[in-house]
Amino acid sequence: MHMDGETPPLQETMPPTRIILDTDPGADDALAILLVLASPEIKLEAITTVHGNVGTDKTTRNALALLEFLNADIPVAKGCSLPLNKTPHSWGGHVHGASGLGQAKLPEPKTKPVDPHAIDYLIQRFLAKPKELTLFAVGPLTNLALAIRKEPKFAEAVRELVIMGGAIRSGGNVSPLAEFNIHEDPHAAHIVFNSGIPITLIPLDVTYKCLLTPEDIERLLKIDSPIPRFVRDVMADYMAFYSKYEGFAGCALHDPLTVAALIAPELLHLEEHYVDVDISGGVSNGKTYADFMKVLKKPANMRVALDVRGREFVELFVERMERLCNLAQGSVASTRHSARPAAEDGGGSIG
Ligand SMILES: [Ca+2]
Repeated sequence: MHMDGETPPLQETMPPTRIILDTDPGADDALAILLVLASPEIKLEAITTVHGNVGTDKTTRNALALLEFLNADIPVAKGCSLPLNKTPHSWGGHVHGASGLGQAKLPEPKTKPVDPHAIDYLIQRFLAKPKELTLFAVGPLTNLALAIRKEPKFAEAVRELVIMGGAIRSGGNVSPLAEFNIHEDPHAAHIVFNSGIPITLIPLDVTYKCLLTPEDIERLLKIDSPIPRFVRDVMADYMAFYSKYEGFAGCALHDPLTVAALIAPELLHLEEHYVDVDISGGVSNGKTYADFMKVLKKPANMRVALDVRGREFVELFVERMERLCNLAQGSVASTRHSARPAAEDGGGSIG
């Protein structure tokens, strides 16, 4: 107890924010999951999977395998395999590797997804405790849109929604104007953006300012733990893609930056705007736009991050990975070792 008037540490005063993560792992999705599990401010209650970087069979397998690798007992519900009204892309393998996890080799998971489809699982979880759970979405928004359409009470049961997606002033990364997550299911994004859920949007405008470098990975690799080696391997194809097509060594921490909304919001410059997505099918299809000049006369529907102290976030990310390694090593002495990656010769798991 703190009887001397000093301010106690955050985690002693604030219960962790309980979240559900909707994701398409995905190399940077994997790093987002690592960062969530490394952060005492957050309690990850469940993962729902969606199509995106690779197909849903693979994103689900990857989520289960990663949780087993980290010895994290967290339910996974498998979600939608196709966008609402768009032909899915067919090129994710050359960014995220054929498996979706780059060069990382995790054993086939022994655990299975829970029975309900992700749409029903999300509805059940959020309606059971309205306004208590926060939702993170770091893939296409198909599951969320269909939950909103299936259960009219779903939107009002979500405490807050943090989305990695969109490009406001930034150019796109899958078309000259559009960002991948939104472009891959723009109709779903339109439904979610106009649902009334309190939204924080983390677009390319900020994620491209958070570049994990080879030097950051070298720093992590000084720790003898399977986790840094996983980080190196899962990002290998991603970094090669950035080097070849974007001309710099390193890669953007797109999905992990959503976590900053909870653990380091002071690093983000957030503005309230009305934001929507173009679904007209032209050259700007899937483009997110903010009505900066309020010409549409619509109330703001989200907070959107337009700037970030990027290097500080990357430093925080690396520190949290070091913390995760220490947590893992602390659990080795008393632990089962069943979740080690097959290619590893040592290490442990997060108990
Ligand atoms: Ca993702």
